[in-house]
Amino acid sequence: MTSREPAALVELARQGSRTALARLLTYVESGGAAHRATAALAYQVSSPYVVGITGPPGGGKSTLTDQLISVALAHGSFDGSDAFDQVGILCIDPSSPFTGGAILGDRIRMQGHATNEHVFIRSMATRGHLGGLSLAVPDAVRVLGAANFRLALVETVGVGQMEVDIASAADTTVVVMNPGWGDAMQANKAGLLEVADIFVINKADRPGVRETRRDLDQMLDLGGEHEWRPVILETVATNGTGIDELWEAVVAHRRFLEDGRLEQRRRARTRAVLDEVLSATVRARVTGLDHGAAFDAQVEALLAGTTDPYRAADALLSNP
Ligand SMILES: Nc1nc2c(ncn2[C@@H]2O[C@H](COP(=O)(O)OP(=O)(O)OP(=O)(O)O)[C@@H](O)[C@H]2O)c(=O)[nH]1
Ligand SMILES: [Mg+2]
Repeated sequence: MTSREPAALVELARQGSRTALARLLTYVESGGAAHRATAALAYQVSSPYVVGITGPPGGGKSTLTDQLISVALAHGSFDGSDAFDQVGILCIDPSSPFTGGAILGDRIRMQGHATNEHVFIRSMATRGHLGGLSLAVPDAVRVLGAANFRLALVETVGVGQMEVDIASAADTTVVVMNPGWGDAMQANKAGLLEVADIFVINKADRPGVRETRRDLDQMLDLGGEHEWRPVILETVATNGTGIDELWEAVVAHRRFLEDGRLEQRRRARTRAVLDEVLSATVRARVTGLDHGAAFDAQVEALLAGTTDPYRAADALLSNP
């Protein structure tokens, strides 16, 4: 494969070329003209269904994802209408700007599927994307859509704001924690409880499951009435216990989103993405003004008392 043209690559990716797909995702990570051309094509195709899997480091997300891949492929669709014969997995670690040890570990843990032609696994980093990882991920999901993927699993490590942003970009969000004190609290503080559709207490072979479930239940009660009360499941990812139930919960949540709720969610997300891209674009333009003559002139005007910072900013924006 020699083409580097996004249009040609999208066509090849649609026909099943993993090399073409990988190259398109590199464009997304890198930003610039190739990314713009890729986005122009990818956003013409509808999004795959996105299941986000997030939670503190080491909780068993990758092991769980590995198991979910098998179940998803075995079922082949949610309900017969949205058939998928391949699954795309994106692994996101916001704390490491480049492919780090954790992600290498993810690859190894999903090795059961590494050579499966129906499975595509990719770690994402950003090297120049305008809006950083939280915008690179939605773009990457759309690229998977353009390559005919109807289901994407997105694993995100950590409990910070960016993880919440990425997790909330999913259609169904699974928050993974472990038994014992701490995880539930941490996830609550980070705002993950608000975006969770399904809670998984993984490593349920260890003590403390009942306490963790109780903590979660209490926190959910405090959160008030919701149309969808998040399900709390127990799994042992290493031996597959509870995985069928997890898949059933995903299917049930997707069914709940029918009757317009999915569209509503996606519309809200689309607004958020456009808002972010708009801010990032303006920010990028403004950064370019940093040491320009016009900027210096406004600084002098400020020092001379002939303007104020708000008028100065308006002047710079209207006259870049
Ligand atoms: N006892 C037990 N160990 C588990 C279970 N699930 C996963 N593990 C182990 O926990 C460790 C971490 O699992 P991963 O799947 O890599 O966890 P992760 O959340 O993807 O980790 P990061 O991506 O590094 O945040 C591995 O050694 C797994 O074998 C489980 O249900 N029970
Ligand atoms: Mg992992």
